[in-house]
Amino acid sequence: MVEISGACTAAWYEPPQKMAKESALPPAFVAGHIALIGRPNVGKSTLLNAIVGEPIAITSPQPQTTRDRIRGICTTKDAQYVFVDTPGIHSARNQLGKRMVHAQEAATRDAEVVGVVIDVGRDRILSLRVEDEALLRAQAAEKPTMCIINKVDQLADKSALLPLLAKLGEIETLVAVVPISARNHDGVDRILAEARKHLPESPPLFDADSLTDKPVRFFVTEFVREQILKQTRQEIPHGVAVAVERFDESKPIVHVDLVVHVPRDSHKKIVIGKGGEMLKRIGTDARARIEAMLQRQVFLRIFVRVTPGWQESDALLSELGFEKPELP
Ligand SMILES: Nc1nc2c(ncn2[C@@H]2O[C@H](COP(=O)(O)OP(=O)(O)OP(=O)(O)O)[C@@H](O)[C@H]2O)c(=O)[nH]1
Ligand SMILES: [Mg+2]
Repeated sequence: MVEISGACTAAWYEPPQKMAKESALPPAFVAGHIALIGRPNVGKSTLLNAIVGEPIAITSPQPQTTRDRIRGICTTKDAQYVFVDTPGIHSARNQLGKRMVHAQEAATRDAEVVGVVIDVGRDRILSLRVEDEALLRAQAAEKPTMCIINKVDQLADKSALLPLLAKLGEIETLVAVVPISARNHDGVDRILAEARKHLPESPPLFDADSLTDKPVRFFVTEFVREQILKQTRQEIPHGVAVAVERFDESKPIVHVDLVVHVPRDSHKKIVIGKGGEMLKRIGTDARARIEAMLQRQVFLRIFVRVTPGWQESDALLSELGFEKPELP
């Protein structure tokens, strides 16, 4: 267990409010959902953060960081873009994986526009992967789909993109191909401009100040999971889940108790570290993020619990907020 408290920084979290449908608006206002889908690690969450301008979705160099769909809302004078970050597409190996795949499929189904994100890769591979081409073609047959080529900052010579652009040009059903660098916030405006063409005329779906639809508790658990992913690196790949045990905002200092579920005792030892050092670091960094979000001082306690097979436990997965896929 570790207990951490400290000072506040700037806030970005405002609870979302649904707008009344009948509010008077200029006729040209458009609003709708754009699903960001693609292989793990291509930079979907980094892009969502670049679009909303705040680091709401956790990111990491490890694949399968995102586990649930997260809406990131961007409102301009004539449009409201509700981007939906999704878990990277992979073959599910357990119940958690099945729920992640469900989150991705449901987000894609409910969106008006799809952004399939691919990346130029660490090995600078600039050909179109077979699975990406299949995904692009399948999505484009269903609804307006753009291909977003991320991480172009890794290319010293942008003309290296030309063969990939030519290959993508063969998929005539795509509405746009947009090279970007999510990390450098480069190309985001073009994504908005392309999405706008395909969103329906509609009043805003959320309050103009909202950045996301997720409750504050979600971010509290995610910020702790992010620090575990970052600080333990390869040692604990995807075995952790974080649950809220107590969230008390009634006093000036917000009290939060969290439980980190790990499948094995060896993982518990890694998360706690020698003399509790690792857990203390995780807690300190996560608390800074939580305080920045709440703009309140936070007293955070983290308990690490061995829960074998939590990734297969229907009850715990539902308790953790993962939506259960409907039966076929
Ligand atoms: N060089 C470079 N790296 C990037 C860029 N965008 C994202 N990354 C890095 O790519 C890694 C994965 O980014 P994420 O945003 O977590 O990727 P994701 O697609 O959401 O991954 P999953 O949630 O696992 O599906 C992180 O290390 C990011 O910092 C970019 O534009 N340029
Ligand atoms: Mg992600």
